[in-house]
Formats: sequence, structure tokens, C-alpha cells
Amino acid sequence: MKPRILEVRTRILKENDTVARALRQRFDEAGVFVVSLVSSPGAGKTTFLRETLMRLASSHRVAALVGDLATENDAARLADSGAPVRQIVTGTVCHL
Ligand SMILES: Nc1nc2c(ncn2[C@@H]2O[C@H](COP(=O)(O)OP(=O)(O)OP(=O)(O)O)[C@@H](O)[C@H]2O)c(=O)[nH]1
Ligand SMILES: [Mg+2]
Repeated sequence: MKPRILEVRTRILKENDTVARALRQRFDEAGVFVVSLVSSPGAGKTTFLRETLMRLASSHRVAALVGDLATENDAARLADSGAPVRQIVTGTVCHL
């Protein structure tokens, strides 16, 4: 059978866009600078955050909230930086 190309005219992530727009506005109003850091598992996100906390600690008040399915491993690694760290065990998904 020949492959068919289906045109999808509805943006399936439209709802996400709406929520994201509202969040961006709230962050703007509060003067909060937000970075969304996305990568494949094991790419180095936690290592990067730990290093960032260590480098910013001397000039800024820094802290971390960690959302994790079950373990406190990443929270423990970030706490190594010396910054205050709190763990939220999310149970089903890693999103906060
Ligand atoms: N060689 C090398 N190893 C790195 C680098 N950054 C991270 N690692 C190693 O890669 C492994 C995974 O790093 P993590 O920081 O745990 O990656 P992650 O993206 O937080 O992983 P998940 O939370 O499981 O998605 C660890 O063993 C790190 O020590 C790097 O720049 N170079
Ligand atoms: Mg990690």
C-alpha cells in the first residue's frame, strides 16, 4: 500500500499554547525569567542545574524545587551545590 499524507488542520497542542501564553504573561508581570530546559533522559539536565546553582550562589539567592516520580536522587545531587532544595514526589508524571 502506498503511504498517504494526511493534512492535520487542527493544532493538536492548541490548549497547551493557551496555557503557555497565560503563564508567560504571569511570569512577565512578576518579572520572572523562565527557561524551559528539555532534553532526552540522561542528557545532563541535573548536572547543568547543579553547576548553575553553584555558580550563581555567590551572587544570587538560589534554590531548587525538584519534581520526581519516586526517588530523591536528583534532589540530593542538587543539594550538593549548597543551595536549599525541596523535593516534590509527583507519583505519576515528572511534571510539577
Ligand atoms: N562526559 C560528560 N558527562 C556528563 C555531562 N553532563 C552530564 N554527564 C553525565 O551524564 C549522566 C547523566 O546526567 P544527568 O545530569 O543525570 O542527566 P539528566 O538529563 O538530568 O537525566 P534524567 O533526569 O534521567 O533525564 C551522569 O552520569 C552525568 O555525570 C557532560 O557534560 N560530560
Ligand atoms: Mg535529571
